[in-house]
Amino acid sequence: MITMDDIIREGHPTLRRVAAEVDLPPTKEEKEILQKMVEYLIHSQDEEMAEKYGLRPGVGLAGPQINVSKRMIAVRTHDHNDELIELGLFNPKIISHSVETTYLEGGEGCLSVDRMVEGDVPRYARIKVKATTLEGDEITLKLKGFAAIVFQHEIDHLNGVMFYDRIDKNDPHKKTLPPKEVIKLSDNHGPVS
Ligand code: LHY
Ligand code: NI
Repeated sequence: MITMDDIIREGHPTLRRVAAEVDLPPTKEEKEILQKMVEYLIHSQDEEMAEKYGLRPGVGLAGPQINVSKRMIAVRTHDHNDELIELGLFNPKIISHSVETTYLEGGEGCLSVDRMVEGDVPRYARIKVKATTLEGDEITLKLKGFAAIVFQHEIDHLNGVMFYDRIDKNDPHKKTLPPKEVIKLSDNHGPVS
């Protein structure tokens, strides 16, 4: 099983690389890794397991965080209808987003960052994500609220972007995204298709 010992921390170069697209169908090994990432989230959200193995509770995990530079993310959280979203996804891609932005009250954290970082992280309020599931289905998700923030945080990891990159240095509580041209690089949704 994946534990905190497997999770690399800020300063590790893999967190700054653009992860590679996964060739579909994924290999057995890629599927096993992604399944284990989902399991990490399940375990970490189980108080007993978390305590026993020293797991920091998480709702999302990206491949690069376990030093696998491939476009894979795991998410386990509830959507705006309180439905459980528990997914392992290959090649997730934001195919559209709202103009409206949002941010998580109190800021974001990261399993790869062992410190508090003060500031608001502007995110799109609503996104549509296309991806391939662990089961091999191509799906499109319409997300808003907390779930939308989590997906954007995880997809950022695939592009070598850390949440604090999006905090305005001169105005940490600025709640809007910079103009499109300025964020073009870090906001890329993966290789152009
Ligand atoms: N996991 C964070 C976690 O605590 C994800 C997250 C995202 C938290 C947004 C809060 C806001 O589950 C990760 O750092 N995954 O990359
Ligand atoms: Ni993170």
